[in-house]
Amino acid sequence: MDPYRIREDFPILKRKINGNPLIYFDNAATTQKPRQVIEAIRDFYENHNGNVHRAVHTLSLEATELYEKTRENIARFINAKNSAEIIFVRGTTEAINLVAYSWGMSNLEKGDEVLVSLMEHHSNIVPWDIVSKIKGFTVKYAKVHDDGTLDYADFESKFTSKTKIACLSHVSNVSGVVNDIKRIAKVAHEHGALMLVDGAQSVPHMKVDVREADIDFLAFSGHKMLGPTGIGVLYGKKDLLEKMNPFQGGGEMIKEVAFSQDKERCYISWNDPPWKFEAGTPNICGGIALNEAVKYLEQIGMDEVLKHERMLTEYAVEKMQTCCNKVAVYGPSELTSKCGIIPFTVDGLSSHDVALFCDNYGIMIRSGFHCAQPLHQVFKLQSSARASFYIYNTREEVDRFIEVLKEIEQL
Ligand code: C6P
Repeated sequence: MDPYRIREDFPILKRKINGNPLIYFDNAATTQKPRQVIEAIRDFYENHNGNVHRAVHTLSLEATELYEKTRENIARFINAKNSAEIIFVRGTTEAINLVAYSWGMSNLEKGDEVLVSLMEHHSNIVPWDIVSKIKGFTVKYAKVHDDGTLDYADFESKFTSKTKIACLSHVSNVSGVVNDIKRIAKVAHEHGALMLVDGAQSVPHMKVDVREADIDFLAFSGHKMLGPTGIGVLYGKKDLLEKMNPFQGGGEMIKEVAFSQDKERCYISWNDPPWKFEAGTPNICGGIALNEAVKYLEQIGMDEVLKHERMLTEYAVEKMQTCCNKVAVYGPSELTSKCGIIPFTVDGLSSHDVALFCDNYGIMIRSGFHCAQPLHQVFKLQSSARASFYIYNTREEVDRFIEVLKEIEQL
């Protein structure tokens, strides 16, 4: 893949920030959008805007066809068996909340256990904590080694006959560590538990095959994979989705709402998945534009995406460690088990100072605790700076970043 060719498709990369060419290294937060995605949004509102599944007129039918085609393509993208297993949500956060409420409220009781890891984004901790306070089950936390890798022995030893679901991020948004979800899914199933994977940082960067890994739920966000904000996906195995109650009530998620003769009772039957979980008018345009994002990634090939990011990560980490004196890089030294995410600190400076200084030079990085405080506790840090790469980043940009880091060290 040629990042220089790819850059031509991203209008925003022509911008200058503070007089410098934009270097966008905050891709784990959200990615930039190619012309094809921007064009799909314009085309939808200029030519096809109508509500989905609700009318027989041409615009509604066109919108429905485009929207449902996205569902089919996404099913193929993650190798789901059936497009009914693809539920459109706002993003990873809503997808996990959907499972915690919809599945958790009717399947978890006092005495049951939910297993999560300490490297999770808050989105995969907080919903389970909230629902546990309502239902009385226990949430157990699996340990992470000092270098940010998962303690598999601890995770696996925490499964008991009471474990009902294991929840794990495929890739950490802080360290970029890639977890072996297939291995954990196997152990979960041996204990009769389900496996939920937070794919927010993996689906945009590598091939994720839900059937090969045999996972029960997968959550991911469109905006982290070239798509618009406000659209994401929950994948769930069909037999599970069929048994689950809806998450929200409203239009589209019902088959029938009927009153008894005396108008005293209301009878409601649910629609089939996926629509059972899509109450109200969805983000139609977002879904359709996400289809373009998926097509764009598929054209490059997910293996190429990962290879490019790993190349940049190895190049950047090596330079940060050899050319800088006050920079500390966190995460495992074994870079082949990582995605394109580099957490670091500069001795004597807060992460926000580092990020602001980079911004002066047109370099966008993230600072703070990245909604993953437990992992920062493992690293014994209040916060960290984070550079994260994607398909349009180049070695020259990394070189410029290193020059700026060296200037920061002089502060
Ligand atoms: N991480 C980051 O800068 P939403 O906001 O719903 O699209 O995604 C939430 C989420 C869940 N899991 C993981 C592993 C994530 O990385 C994120 C989002 C961003 O790291 C914003 S905090």
